[in-house]
Amino acid sequence: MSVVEIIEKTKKNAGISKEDIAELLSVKGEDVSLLFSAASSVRDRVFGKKVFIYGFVYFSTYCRNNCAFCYYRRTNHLPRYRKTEDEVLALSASLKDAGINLVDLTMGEDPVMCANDYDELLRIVRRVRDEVGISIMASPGAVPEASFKRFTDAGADWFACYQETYNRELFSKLRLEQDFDNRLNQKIWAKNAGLLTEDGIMVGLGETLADRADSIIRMGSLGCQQIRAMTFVPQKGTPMENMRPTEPIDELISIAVMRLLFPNKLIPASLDVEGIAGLKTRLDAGANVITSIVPPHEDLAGVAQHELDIDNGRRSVEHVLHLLDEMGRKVATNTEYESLLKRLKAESK
Ligand code: SAM
Ligand code: MD0
Ligand code: SF4
Repeated sequence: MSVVEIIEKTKKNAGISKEDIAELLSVKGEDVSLLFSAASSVRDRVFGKKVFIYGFVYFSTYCRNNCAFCYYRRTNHLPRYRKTEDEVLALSASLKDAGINLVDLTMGEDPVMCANDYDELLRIVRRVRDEVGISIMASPGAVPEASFKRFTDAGADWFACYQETYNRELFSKLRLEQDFDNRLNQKIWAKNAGLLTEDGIMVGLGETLADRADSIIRMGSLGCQQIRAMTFVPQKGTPMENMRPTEPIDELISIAVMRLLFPNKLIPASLDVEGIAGLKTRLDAGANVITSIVPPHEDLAGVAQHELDIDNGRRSVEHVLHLLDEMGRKVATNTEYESLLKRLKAESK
């Protein structure tokens, strides 16, 4: 079947198979721009010219886990930091003033934050809600089932936890000493507690196209309202340091395929892979949320790119707004974003 035929099939939502999706993921040459423009117009049809922007606050880089791909894995010796409650509050407030729609409170699985059933983390979430008044995503890693309700009560809107791959064997080589089903359940438990959820995959971990197609289908059927694909970036000092990275085009193609299959979902363009240089290409592939916006000179790190474009200000809200303006796109107001979340929460009950 030709790429055009498969794209038509996605539009009619008519019996699209895993093979069709793998075929779409393998597009080359002129078919790539066909795919991107189809995805882009689906996005514009559903969301218009409006995009959402998320501020990224990686407030603790301590972690008890040892993921093979991650710079912040336990056994990598690095200078780490943990921001205080007041620091996280001030950062969130200034991101809000600059115009972001949501703050993504992200941490390594920091034992200090996890202690006493997440007391310290939840205090931060509650204070950001009460004292700053902005939508909140919590990205704390894997949490026990019984704790999710506390996240909802503290005022989190979203819970993000990425499966990385739905290939169990590959998962076990990546997320060492972690359980596939426990991580999968995070999304279900979070939803049951009334939270919106985000799932994600990494591209270029050694997965096949069939794996990637399968992961995209599985993410879709879990019912997460936001799904992402991010290129794996090799990290110094990790077992995957010398793995050859894939071309960013594979991530862009995954974004476009996710958009065609799931027109209504939020799909990030992360600045954490190629920095600001990767913004336009991701939006052109069908993304509608900009993530990993990081304020400069606050000693905050990214995850995949811990420094790139942070202190030169190119990942700042101001710079992103300027570029969006040039592209003829607008940021949704917080009232618009909040009413979207309200609708998504009502639909997910
Ligand atoms: N510690 C929490 C967890 O693992 O769920 C939340 C933060 S974690 C650093 C967020 C995500 O960053 C991971 O799930 C993974 O998808 C992504 N990530 C980590 N290292 C990466 C790398 N080297 N390249 C690309 N993405 C990476
Ligand atoms: C991002 N570096 O948005 C962040 C991170 C965690 N919820 C998100 C992977 O790209
Ligand atoms: Fe820790 Fe998250 Fe990195 Fe894994 S991906 S080592 S859980 S910070």
